[in-house]
Amino acid sequence: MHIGPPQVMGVLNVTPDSFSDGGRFLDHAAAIDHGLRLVADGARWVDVGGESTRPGADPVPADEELRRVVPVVEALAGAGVDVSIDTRKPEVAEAAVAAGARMVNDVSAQLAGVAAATGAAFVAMHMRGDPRTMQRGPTYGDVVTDVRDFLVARAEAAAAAGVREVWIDPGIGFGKSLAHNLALLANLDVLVATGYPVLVGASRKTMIGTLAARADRSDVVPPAGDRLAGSVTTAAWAFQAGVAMVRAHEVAATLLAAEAVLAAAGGRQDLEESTSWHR
Ligand code: HH2
Repeated sequence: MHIGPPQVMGVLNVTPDSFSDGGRFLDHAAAIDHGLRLVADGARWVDVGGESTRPGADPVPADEELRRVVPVVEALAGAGVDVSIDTRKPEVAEAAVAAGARMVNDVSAQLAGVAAATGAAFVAMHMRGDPRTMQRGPTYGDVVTDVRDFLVARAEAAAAAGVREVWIDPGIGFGKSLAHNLALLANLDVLVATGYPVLVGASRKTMIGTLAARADRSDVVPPAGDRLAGSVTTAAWAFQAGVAMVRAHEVAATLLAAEAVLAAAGGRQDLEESTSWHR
């Protein structure tokens, strides 16, 4: 089990079309303000992305992605924020690191070379196919083993290439049915047992909307911005399974849920002692 403090990577999409916050932070000043807010709320990292990878999304040309993210990365890093760059393009990762980003979060798990060359940390995420096609009937032998084996192979290659800090992420919603996502969440210990720190991003995703519709028996899927309860509950579940970091939109609520579940799990002796007089 991961016994360090729970870490949250705050989501900052500088895009017009992200499923969760598209259009809200396309303006650089609004994006920088929101990044600072995420840190004030307790984010360990701010994950800046300039290309939506939601199912069906079209790719964004590199010059447009650069125009979106580089000034935001520069401003946040300049303010002392630990910035992660969420990209699949080597030129964007390189420019972002030059502008001060210290982690390359790569949903295609291909950019270990950039991380190795620049000294940045690296997140290898699992995705089946690419965003345009990934939700068209994904199939696996055993999804947990397939994802674990893929991630370990990518992580080992990254470490061998000289990356100093390698994270793995099962890629919730990236080429996965609801059953695949739930199997991965039920077996996070298999990923934790690899020894690589694990990152999980389920915040506001379709699976959370589907479960919300099921829970209130309405069959109405709430909009992405209205999926807080399922998002923080899933984050808490991930933390108690030993996941080191969760990628989330609502940072303060996610950290609160993490504190509660880790205290209840007995993982926070310090907290227990200081509050032992509570009824
Ligand atoms: N999910 C998204 C984007 N990047 N990176 C990691 N490591 N793990 C994830 O689960 C993950 C990710 C998709 O979410 P979001 O950025 O909110 O939306 P969009 O892709 O539409 O911009």
